[in-house]
Amino acid sequence: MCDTCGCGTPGEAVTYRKHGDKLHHHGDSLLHTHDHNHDHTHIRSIAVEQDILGENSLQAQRNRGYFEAKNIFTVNLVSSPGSGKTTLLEKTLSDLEGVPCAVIEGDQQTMNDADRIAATGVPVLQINTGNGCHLDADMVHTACGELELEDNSLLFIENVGNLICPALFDLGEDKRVVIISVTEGDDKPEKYPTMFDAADICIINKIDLLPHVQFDVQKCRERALQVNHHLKFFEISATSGEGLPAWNTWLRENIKKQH
Ligand SMILES: Nc1nc2c(ncn2[C@@H]2O[C@H](COP(=O)(O)OP(=O)(O)OP(=O)(O)O)[C@@H](O)[C@H]2O)c(=O)[nH]1
Ligand SMILES: [Mg+2]
Repeated sequence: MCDTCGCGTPGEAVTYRKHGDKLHHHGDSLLHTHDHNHDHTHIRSIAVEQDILGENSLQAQRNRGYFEAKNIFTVNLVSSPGSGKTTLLEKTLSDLEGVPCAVIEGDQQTMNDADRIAATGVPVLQINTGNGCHLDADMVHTACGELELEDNSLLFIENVGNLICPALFDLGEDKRVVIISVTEGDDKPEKYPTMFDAADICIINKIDLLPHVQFDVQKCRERALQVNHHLKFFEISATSGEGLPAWNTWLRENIKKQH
């Protein structure tokens, strides 16, 4: 159960599925009501939050050690639902032909994204978080065991579409990449600063739609830099391919640095 953001309810289990697996474990959704007249509840939830984040950090450190030992460069993709994480992955994986890659997909339900990645021929594991709205380090640890990752490879983790909660959970990744698409509005870095603060890279996606929407790229970059002045940007269209060569070069350079 996720008490840090209150998104999980007991009875909704996390499931791990490879492409073609049948769903073995589907949690029943549970209506959960709570009487907010009891003031003890809030004190208790703070303690649980500290425990959960502390435990997550420990597991993230273990994941990091595992990735380092196997020379696996790991990228955690975070964004709101629908900003283009899977589309970007589909394109990137075909552009990186020859580089051994694997993907962990995170969604509340469905195998949709894992099926899309499986079509590229790259090993993929789908994590369905049930009511949970983010991946945590322990889920990634379990998924890595299932995937049997190659040494000297590249692991992409597509987090659950959510611009808030995944920011709190270190997965042990090398780089965190936040994607914002131009249909979401250029004020998002100000409104959701935690996610931009916790990222290394900011991808501005769907630039092919710029003529049709009110989105000031320069303003968006400035707002993001106010939150995190270390951010590096890529402006891309995952569908048309514009801007993707620079992103692929950055990935290849990072893999080289690591190996
Ligand atoms: N015009 C345009 N559409 C895009 C672009 N990238 C993605 N899309 C579209 O945006 C929609 C969502 O893309 P996805 O890749 O599924 O987004 P996602 O972030 O993986 O979504 P979730 O996993 O549900 O959070 C799809 O209809 C894509 O075709 C782009 O660069 N330009
Ligand atoms: Mg997706």
